[in-house]
Amino acid sequence: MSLQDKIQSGDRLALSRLLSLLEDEDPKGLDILSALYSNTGSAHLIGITGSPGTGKSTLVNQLALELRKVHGETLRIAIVAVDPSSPFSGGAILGDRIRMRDLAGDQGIFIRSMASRGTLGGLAKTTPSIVDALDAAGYDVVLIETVGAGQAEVDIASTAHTTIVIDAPGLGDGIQAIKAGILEIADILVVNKSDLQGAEHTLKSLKAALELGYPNRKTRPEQSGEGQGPLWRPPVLPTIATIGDGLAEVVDAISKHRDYLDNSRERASKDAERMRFEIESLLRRRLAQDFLIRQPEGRVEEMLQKVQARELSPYQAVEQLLSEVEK
Ligand SMILES: Nc1nc2c(ncn2[C@@H]2O[C@H](COP(=O)(O)OP(=O)(O)O)[C@@H](O)[C@H]2O)c(=O)[nH]1
Ligand SMILES: [Mg+2]
Repeated sequence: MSLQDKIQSGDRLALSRLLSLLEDEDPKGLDILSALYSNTGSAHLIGITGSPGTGKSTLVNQLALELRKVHGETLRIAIVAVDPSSPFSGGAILGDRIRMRDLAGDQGIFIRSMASRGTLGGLAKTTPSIVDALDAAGYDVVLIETVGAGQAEVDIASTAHTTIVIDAPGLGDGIQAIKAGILEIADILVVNKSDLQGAEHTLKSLKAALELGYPNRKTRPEQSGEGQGPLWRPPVLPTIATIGDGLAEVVDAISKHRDYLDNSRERASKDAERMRFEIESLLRRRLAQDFLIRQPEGRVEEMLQKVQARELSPYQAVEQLLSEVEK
């Protein structure tokens, strides 16, 4: 049986093999994904983002358990955890492994950790293809935990159908969230660690911040027109992820958001946004790779040195590299 057939018949090892090929950007993996692509489109993609330590990993695990409790054992769930490759937060990887061990024996839950490899936006550059593969392999829900570097996690909103932003008491309460532009991407806001002091305050300030921004959220221009049905109002929900408290409400909000997407034009426009994002980032990478391959040995280094010596600006260096290729 081919790898593709094995994946379609639910072989987890074959799926892992494909995901590794995709992470390595191996053309073999991309060919298999292309062959499987027509099977994508039924998974509900849920992004979970927020600053490090807010409890994303803990919440993702509890969410998986709660989803199965509500929707039954037939619901197949995949978890993609994008680990920071930074040496400073390397410890998180081990922690995630240990936490995820709780779910490891469950055949209906598939867990994949991937290194972020230094890309910005809270996702690894190959995350979208990994998500596509899991969708094609028949997972009903894909939970994507981002790195959570604090800022610029907007990529997740271009990759997921439902974006959950997690906050916790004592992190600057809402103000920080507004600065990071994170309220604009949230479909559901969670105040985790509600057992800690200040949780009530965090909850209130997030609700207030949300009221201020509503309904002028920049990322939803297509919603502001008339006659397009009601707008989605992101709920703000308290949780204590360590003991699973409040998770039922989060699962309920996810179902409601899913219904909302299905009953409005949002789902189609989110899918279109996701595909555009994927095509554009692939195109950018491909063009850069093709360009660099065609450069004479040492040419890029030479330009770099000129910029370092302030003989050229980075802009001029790029212009010169490009003009030589065009010749
Ligand atoms: N008090 C409290 N601690 C929590 C809660 N949720 C997670 N934690 C703890 O917060 C720390 C960071 O959690 P983790 O899930 O790794 O956060 P992540 O970095 O956002 O993935 C861990 O020590 C968790 O046990 C909670 O609801 N209350
Ligand atoms: Mg984590």
